[in-house]
Amino acid sequence: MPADMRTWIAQLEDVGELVRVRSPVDPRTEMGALLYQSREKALLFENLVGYPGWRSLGMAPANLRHAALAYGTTLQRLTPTAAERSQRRVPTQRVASGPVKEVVWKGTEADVTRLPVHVNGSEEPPYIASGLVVCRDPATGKRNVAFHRLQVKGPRKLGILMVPRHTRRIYDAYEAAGEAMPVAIYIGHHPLHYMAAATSGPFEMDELELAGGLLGEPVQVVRCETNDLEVPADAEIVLEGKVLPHVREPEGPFSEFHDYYVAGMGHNPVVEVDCITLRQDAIYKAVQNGSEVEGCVFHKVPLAAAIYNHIRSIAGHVELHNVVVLPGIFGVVVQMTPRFWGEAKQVLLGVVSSPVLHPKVAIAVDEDVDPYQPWEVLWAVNTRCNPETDVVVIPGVRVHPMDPSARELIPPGGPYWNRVGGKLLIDATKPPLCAGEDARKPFQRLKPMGWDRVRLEDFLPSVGRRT
Ligand SMILES: Cc1cc2nc3c(=O)[nH]c(=O)nc-3n(C[C@H](O)[C@H](O)[C@H](O)COP(=O)(O)O)c2cc1C
Ligand SMILES: [Mn+2]
Repeated sequence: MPADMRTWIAQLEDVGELVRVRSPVDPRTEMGALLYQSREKALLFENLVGYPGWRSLGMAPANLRHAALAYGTTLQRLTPTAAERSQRRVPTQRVASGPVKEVVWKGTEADVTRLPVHVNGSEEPPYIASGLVVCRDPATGKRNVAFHRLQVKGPRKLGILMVPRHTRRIYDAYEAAGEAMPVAIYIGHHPLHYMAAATSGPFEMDELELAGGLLGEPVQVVRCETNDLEVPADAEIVLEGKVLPHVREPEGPFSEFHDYYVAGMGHNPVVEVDCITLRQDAIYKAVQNGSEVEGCVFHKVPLAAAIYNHIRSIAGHVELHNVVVLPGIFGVVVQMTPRFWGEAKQVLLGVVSSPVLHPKVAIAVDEDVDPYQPWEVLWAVNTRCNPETDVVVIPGVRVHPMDPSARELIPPGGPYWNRVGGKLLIDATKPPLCAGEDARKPFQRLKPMGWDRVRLEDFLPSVGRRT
């Protein structure tokens, strides 16, 4: 059976990571808070107030542990695995039909307010936060898939935020020709589709072929009803429509990945919806946004994978073990074994100048520091970093346009939304291999007597924790 949202729900349930919520939950006033709090378990809502018969899945993945499950690996191997798989491509397979065509709503039936769209945060209108936008470059015919927040503005009208990347570039080309950009937006699929859509690669990269590469099987696609685009046959819901040229309307605010609203609000383009296709018993995919919730998981894995691939061959080879993205996602920890003086700084420069725009704070730690534990990273910063020599601030660099701490030189809405600020490198590694054992010895971590054989859980099962 091809991987889809149903196989993912079954996989989560099998390992006790999914909770079915049977009591009534209002997607507009209650679901956001429940999703935001559920950092350990995925939630399948089975009783949605105002939307009889509908179900909705959220916080799936709730964390990096769930993401590792989706990739079929462990937390420790997640970044290297995602980095390796992100190099693979599998061509899509066209099929005549599929579950997403079971129901077709056209004309006035094509009404997005019929979907149980949840409200993420207290200050905002309903947003479809789980829509993967498919479009095609008119010049090259190349397909693109990316996440874009979609504000529900009316039965057939959505606001869309396009940060200047591939979707925006394609839209600019259509708009310059005075034409609307056809789009197909799919909602609800296996999480590796979401990981593929959130991957920033070269313009030529077809994210549906990447999704196939991540999954290890071709994505089966069907043609849309009202345009020539193709969408995954096993999606839960597809919205077909177009982004209108030369139309800008107020859009936002929306809960963003760093727990702020300061993000892209202003005059943004508009999607007109022409048709909705869906499964008979479609499950709506809710993606809660904010810091350290589902939206962040979809950011963190592709970000870490892209940085891992970018820095592993700096100066030929780096003894690279892991890359982990910190809360707020502007910070990145690199776990490595430096061989040369200055090598960690050289690698950190690569972290803040890579295919992804987010990294602002880059920290290097050694192999004996667990990059998944922020207190371990802070321990290394506190004890292995001499700020006189090991901290560098690079001023005047282009940073992520949603970074509220940086200067906004050009506002959102047009093609050049731009913020500029500093980048911070922190080398929290001990002296490198070339410095010799005498230089490294003072930084050797102590181990308590009996550490390798005496376990707390054997003495006090209720207190001990298996590590
Ligand atoms: C949860 C989530 C929400 C996102 N929302 C938006 C958005 O509203 N607008 C946007 O331009 N990018 C958004 N992104 C980022 C893009 O999807 C991502 O950078 C992608 O790689 C862009 O693809 P492209 O370069 O092919 O256009 C979001 C990413 C995630 C994980
Ligand atoms: Mn792309």
